[in-house]
Amino acid sequence: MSSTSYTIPSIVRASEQLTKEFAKLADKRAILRSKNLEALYAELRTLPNEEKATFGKELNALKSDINSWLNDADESAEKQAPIDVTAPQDINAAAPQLLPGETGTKHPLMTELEYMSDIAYRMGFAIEQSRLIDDDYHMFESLNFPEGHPARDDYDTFMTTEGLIAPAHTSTMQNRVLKKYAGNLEKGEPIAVLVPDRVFRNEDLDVTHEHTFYQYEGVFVGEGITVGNLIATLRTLLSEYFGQDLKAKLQPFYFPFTEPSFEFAIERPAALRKGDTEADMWLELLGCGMIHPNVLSAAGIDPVKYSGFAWGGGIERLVMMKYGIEDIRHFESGKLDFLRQFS
Ligand code: FA5
Repeated sequence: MSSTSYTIPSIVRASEQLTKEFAKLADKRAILRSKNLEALYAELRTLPNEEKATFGKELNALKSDINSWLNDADESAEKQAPIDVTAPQDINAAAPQLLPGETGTKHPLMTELEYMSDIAYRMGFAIEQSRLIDDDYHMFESLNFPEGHPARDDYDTFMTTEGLIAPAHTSTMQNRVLKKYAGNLEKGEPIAVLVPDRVFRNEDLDVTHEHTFYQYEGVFVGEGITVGNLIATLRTLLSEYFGQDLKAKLQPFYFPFTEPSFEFAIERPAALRKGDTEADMWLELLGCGMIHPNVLSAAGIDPVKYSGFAWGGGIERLVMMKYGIEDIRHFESGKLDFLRQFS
């Protein structure tokens, strides 16, 4: 707080008292109605004319000090005010102060998705984004779920009244990436794409089920591609992710868009093993299989000449295993205590 040095004893005393009073006030403007200030104005009125000028000058200086205390208090209150993001922006109000960028950190799911994408990129995969709203054709038709197919019920989707769908898996991008990269096949190169993105399901929520989560979808097509290539690719990707060479196994499964379809399990990294039972040895990580000929045909790719595989895994469950996180709902909870552990 700025303050002038005063010479008139009653102003010196009042200035000291006003300083103390100001520090204690919740409503800082109340200082302008202080008894200490009123007393000085009363004193001014009683003074003989020859003393009024000097007294008035010091009193004005004190008043101007008080105004600058008030300005300082306003500025610091503005800095501390929480930002109400729902409030309409008043053009006369000071723009809200943003939290400094260096106090924020990347969300652990983004860190892991980027890490996974980086590994796939080093393996020759292009990276493509999905979308937040899609249509029946990409969610079902192009993936060999014709109208009325019972497996449509396995995906409890969120739908708009116009029939648009919040994608329930990243497989909605298969048709698009197959079409986009079909030119690779003509050049004798494979199609190799990873789609890491957000998906939505109308789920009953529990420690391993969220309504909004992330998947990483892989699509690989070329000449003479077999289940052997599928196993080798996933084993390489996941061994690199966990930082150790891991065994893999397939179990039969069913998806309309792959034939045959599998559930892919990898050997549980030693650090994450609880016991020695067979069940504890394996981590079931994702769904996968050889891309169904109807899916290749729907994208204009000859299923006689070309074959390929696809997979789709959830990133949350992978990160939960990596860090021993017990409840999937922490990720989207916005709890800073949880997020700061990954800073
Ligand atoms: C699929 O979504 C298929 N699209 C996967 C696929 C792609 C198969 C390509 C063949 C070829 P599934 O519904 O099993 O399959 O989900 C895949 C993974 O998403 C699961 O293994 C799991 O890791 C994750 N997942 C599924 N539901 C949830 C949920 N509610 N919360 C969090 N993760 C989930």
